Amino acid sequence: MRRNTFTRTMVAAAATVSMLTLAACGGGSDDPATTGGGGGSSQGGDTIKVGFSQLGAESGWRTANTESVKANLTKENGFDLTFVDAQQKQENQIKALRDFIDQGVDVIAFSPVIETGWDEVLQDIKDADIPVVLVDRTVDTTVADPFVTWIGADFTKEGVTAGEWVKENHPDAKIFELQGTMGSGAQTNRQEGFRSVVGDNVIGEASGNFTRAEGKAATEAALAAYPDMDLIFAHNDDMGLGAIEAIEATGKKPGVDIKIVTVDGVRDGLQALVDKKFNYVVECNPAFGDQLAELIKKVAAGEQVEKSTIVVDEAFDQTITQEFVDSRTF
Ligand code: GYE
Repeated sequence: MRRNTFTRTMVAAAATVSMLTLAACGGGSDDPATTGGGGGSSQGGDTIKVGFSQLGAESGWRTANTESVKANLTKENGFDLTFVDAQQKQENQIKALRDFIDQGVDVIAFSPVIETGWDEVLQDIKDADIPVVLVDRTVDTTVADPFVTWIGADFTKEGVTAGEWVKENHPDAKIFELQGTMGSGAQTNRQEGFRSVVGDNVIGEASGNFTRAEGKAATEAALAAYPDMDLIFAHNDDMGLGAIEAIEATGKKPGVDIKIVTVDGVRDGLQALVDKKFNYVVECNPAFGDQLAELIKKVAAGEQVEKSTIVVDEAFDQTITQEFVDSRTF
């Protein structure tokens, strides 16, 4: 059985690298419930019925991504959006995808919470002839051509960037890796990239499921289990912020006694960097709703699109200014 290992091949695939329009972010409701038109078929005109299954509201990144999606897939822009938050549960996502099939939407967009387990529902969507736009995270499936196009970040590269900073600045670091949701593209690929550079320095690992609370709990356990750890690589800002609380509770100084490197670069994360509690932050830009809207329009019109669109990321160290953080749109 040949699995479609998109995750591994996507970095090598020809990609459209486009700059982000940060100004497009903002506005929109952040209510995690179902919103948008829903039900009924789009009547004439060229309104595009889109079912968007968001995986959850677990992090600052996700909230910003949801806002960006909602701010761009609007009625004024020609969309009839049904937005459903799966609360980080795959079964909720599968149910939402099936509802979208029943509603006869024009395009299904979704951000899969983990990589595997989608074979059946992806086949059903294919049989219903509804094009899929994969957003943010990736899938690993036996279904051939399971989606028309994917837009998101290069997670492997993010891990490599974090690893290179550690190698250059703290080559002897004893690292605890605070992983995201196990089995998600963001976790597997960030880990793979990071370890390809400084894997030998990793002395412990645990998942904090991309949330602040679980990142804090995992760090509390790690502080007891690995007393000599002196650097945490957190797969997102929220878990790193949880780690700060756990470290401070023991009387140690985050950013000094225990260095913290994270991924995302949302405002709270960059604030921690300015406050010198984080040491390095690799950006993962969530504000690509405008690019997503353009892709969906083309897909709905049956136009040719690139197989992947990689959102451009930067990286920040403690030299960023408070003004920069304050002007951050997410
Ligand atoms: O880094 C994290 C979120 O999939 C890129 O998911 C996304 C990740 C992001 O929970 O904060």
